[in-house]
Amino acid sequence: MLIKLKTFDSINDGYLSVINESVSNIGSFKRIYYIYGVSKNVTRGHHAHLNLKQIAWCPHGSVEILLDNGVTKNKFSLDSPEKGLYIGPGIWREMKWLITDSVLCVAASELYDENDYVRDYDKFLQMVNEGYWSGN
Ligand code: T46
Repeated sequence: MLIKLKTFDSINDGYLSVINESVSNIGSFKRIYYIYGVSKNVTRGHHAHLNLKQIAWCPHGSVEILLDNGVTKNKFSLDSPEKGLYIGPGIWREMKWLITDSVLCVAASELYDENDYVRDYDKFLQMVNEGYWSGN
């Protein structure tokens, strides 16, 4: 789900966008990380999370994010610092850099835990079909 971030005109020049608990859909977040130094056309991600909720935004550049719930796939462009994207549990994601050196920032509901990752697409589809995330 795309979110329009709250953005203010700066008192001096430029803009100021805010991510807080009320816009993020994830409640309070425990971790913020950012991905940078990536070349154009590189794709990262290729995984889903068991429980993690995240919001992603791109303050500089342009990153296309494919979200796949095991049934439908949708692409979202994070091409403006005012856009945020909520990514819930049970969603396969692939992030493609459309511009070299775009910066992708992510606020996450939980600390890093490799056990929360599903990195095998067939396993992901099997879990979808078994209803692992049906309550979400
Ligand atoms: C996600 C997308 C949007 C850590 O040690 N701590 C961390 O907090 C994170 C995020 C990663 N790592 C380690 C794990 C790997 O050895 O950093 C390495 C790269 O992680 P990964 O290949 O998962 O990175 P991406 O860019 O494919 O995915 C990341 C997040 O991991 C993931 O949760 O949803 O961004």
